[in-house]
Amino acid sequence: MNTFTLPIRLQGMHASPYTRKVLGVLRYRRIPYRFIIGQPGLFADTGHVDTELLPVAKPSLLPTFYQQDEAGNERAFTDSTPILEQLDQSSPGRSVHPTDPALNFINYLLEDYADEWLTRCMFHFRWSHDADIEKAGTLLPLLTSPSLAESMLEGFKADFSQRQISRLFVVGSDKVTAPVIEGSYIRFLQLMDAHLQQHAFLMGARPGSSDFAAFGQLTCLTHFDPTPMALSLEHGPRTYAWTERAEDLCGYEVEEGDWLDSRNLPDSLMALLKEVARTHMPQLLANGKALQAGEKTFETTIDGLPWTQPSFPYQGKCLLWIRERYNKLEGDDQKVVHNILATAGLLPLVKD
Ligand SMILES: N[C@@H](CCC(=O)N[C@@H](CS)C(=O)NCC(=O)O)C(=O)O
Repeated sequence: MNTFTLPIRLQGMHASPYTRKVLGVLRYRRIPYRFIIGQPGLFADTGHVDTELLPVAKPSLLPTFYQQDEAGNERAFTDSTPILEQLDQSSPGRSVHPTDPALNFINYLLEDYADEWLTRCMFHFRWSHDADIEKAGTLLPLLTSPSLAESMLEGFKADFSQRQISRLFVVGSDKVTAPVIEGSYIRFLQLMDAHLQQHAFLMGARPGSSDFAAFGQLTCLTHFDPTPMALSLEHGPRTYAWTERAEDLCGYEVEEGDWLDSRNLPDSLMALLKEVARTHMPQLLANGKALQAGEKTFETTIDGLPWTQPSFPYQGKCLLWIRERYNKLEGDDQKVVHNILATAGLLPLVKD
């Protein structure tokens, strides 16, 4: 296992939901860090950091974390979920992983939903609606370098926007699935708002990694892209306000007893889990089956509409990891989780 030395070094971009997820955690956890703005391997106005000396991870994703090995060589890592778990080893205290194994499983499931489903909402809105394409197309290159010459900006804007729009099918976004994706986002806003009326965070009176995963996607959905931002003001004003506040929770004091009680989860969290069963679960299961059969695409029905997309190996792993974690739960914890999943309609996720 990798261990991190302080300050943690990472590279990412403000418009990247996973970058914002981990920055939110580092601030909340009061872990010192050095944030390098940029896209590994590409030109960026990094603020005088010589990024040529930094290795590029495979696949190269945002955010990228760096460490030096014993020989002094730089090493690059990606994937926010396991990295946040590793940070518990190197920097104890104010963990974003509930101590109760049953609640920790629910936290993991909601983290996966935010990372893998809400990100579809994010990518869909950003690259499907004219106003959103226009804003992201202009600002993403400028977030890489605000001093970019006007003559270069137009070229970057056109190339980058076209590349992203051409990749909408990768997340299953098309004219048929657009109402499914947009409807699921509106329901998420409403369910999150209902939960926030009683609880400060998804995980109770203290935030879990699922909170920061949702926060990361929401920095784009409620605070950057105009179409989902307008929807959040209409359907989820508390979620909008919550996202603003979650950016920096370093002054928020927490105690062990602040986590939710997994033996008595609030109805508002159960309603969110039912939403996971409605959208994220069917595509995880259909994707898993297609991968097992060696099929390059999969078809399923989500919310009564056909859903077709290329099979996605990473999400195949997500399903296996959920199952592995469920199987590792012991005794009463597994029973508690079993009952929660059964009530939410999520049992097929852990049992074939
Ligand atoms: N599972 C990864 C996902 C990271 C990810 O997908 N990052 C996106 C940016 S938000 C990326 O780097 N995509 C590469 C690209 O668009 O070329 C995590 O949790 O960190």
